[in-house]
Amino acid sequence: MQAFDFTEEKISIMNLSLNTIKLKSVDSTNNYAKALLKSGEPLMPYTVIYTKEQTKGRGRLGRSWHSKEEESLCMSLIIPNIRSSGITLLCALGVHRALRRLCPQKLQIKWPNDIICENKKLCGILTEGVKGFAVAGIGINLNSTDFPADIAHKATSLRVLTGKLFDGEELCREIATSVFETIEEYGGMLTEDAIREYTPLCANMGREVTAENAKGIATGIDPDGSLKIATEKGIANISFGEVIVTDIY
Ligand code: BT5
Repeated sequence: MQAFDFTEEKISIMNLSLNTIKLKSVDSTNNYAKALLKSGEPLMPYTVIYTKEQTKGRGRLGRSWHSKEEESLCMSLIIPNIRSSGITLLCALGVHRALRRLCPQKLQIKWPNDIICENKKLCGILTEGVKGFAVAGIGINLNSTDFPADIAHKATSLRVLTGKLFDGEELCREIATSVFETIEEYGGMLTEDAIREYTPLCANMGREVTAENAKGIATGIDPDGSLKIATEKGIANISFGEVIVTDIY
């Protein structure tokens, strides 16, 4: 993996020794992380890929992710030994824990893993599996004050919410530490305690939601990370795909 201009930093925060690969520019930090895993290069635990500029950011289901140098944080965590499909929700919990320390407004998680504030999206997470590892790509709007027309109505940033400017590299360390700590704390599993932490933060709960094959009221989270929806025909479990929450986006 020599193709990019990068530096590597090893620092210890709390009990974690974070290994950060810093890139100047890359198409997608998730692509970089996946290529790194496929190359078979030995990796330190708690590895995070950070880039100043991402040129072709990806969302879920083939969608794109908008970012701009100095305005956005784009990073990917490499998480070994995935033990549960609920890992995506644990990542959202870890990001929520870190962001709520910076932002006085109420932050919520839109299942499975958007972080939203005042019904607008502050952060998106894309989790992908490679060779028993998970790559969790995290995109956060930091310093943006305007967005492209197609997302302007549904995007917000830490700057819009707090009036402050944020440093991507510094925040990358905080987010990565928080996510890895959360995963360690719950042993990589969406335990009952993890679900108890996640559920009250989840914007879907008690609201009308529409998934591809189900419409009803979101009532809970199962240990596999799926969203339970009470429909006219009974409980439906949604494991992936888009879930629209009435009155959000
Ligand atoms: C996501 O997908 O929200 C996952 C985004 C993950 C981005 C990170 S950045 C680092 C890493 N490398 C990557 O290539 N990706 C990850 P999804 O739930 O499918 O949402 C995508 C949708 O969010 C788009 O179709 C837009 O409508 C909207 N969107 C795009 N950019 C946005 C932004 N900056 N802020 C708010 N909404 C945005």
